[in-house]
Amino acid sequence: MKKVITYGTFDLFHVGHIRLLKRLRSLGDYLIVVISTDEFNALKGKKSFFSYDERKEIVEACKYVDEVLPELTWEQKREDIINSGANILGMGDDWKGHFDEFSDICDVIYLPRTEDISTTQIKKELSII
Ligand code: C2G
Repeated sequence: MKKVITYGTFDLFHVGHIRLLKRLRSLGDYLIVVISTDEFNALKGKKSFFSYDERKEIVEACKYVDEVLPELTWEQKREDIINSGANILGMGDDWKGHFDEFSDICDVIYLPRTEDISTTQIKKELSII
């Protein structure tokens, strides 16, 4: 079984997220999504609209996702990859190069982001209504 792992906040779940998860799932047989907790989001300087529990429930409902885990720290990726047996770590290419350090234990890939959509943009556009 080829396992893929990815990380993110996935707030206001949108087609950019779905298209990434769809592509990642197509690279293997099992997709693990590690979602930033509210506390870790604060460390990332992000405040999500939906709580971790809500974002977890939404992402778990996505047919491309097989398992959801919490992301609590920047440092947990190596342990996650080893413990899960992930063969591929995949991210959108805004992260290009940031996780190459894990190429000794898995394939590290960066996929093109979906243009013209982001959680930040959605929030901005809604704030003017
Ligand atoms: N993404 C995408 N296209 C978009 C928006 C996002 O492909 N239009 C991808 C991002 O590149 C990322 C994933 O969707 O791989 C999740 O994006 P965010 O929820 O913004 O996650 P981020 O804040 O980048 O957190 O330790 C890693 C961090 O937790 C990643």
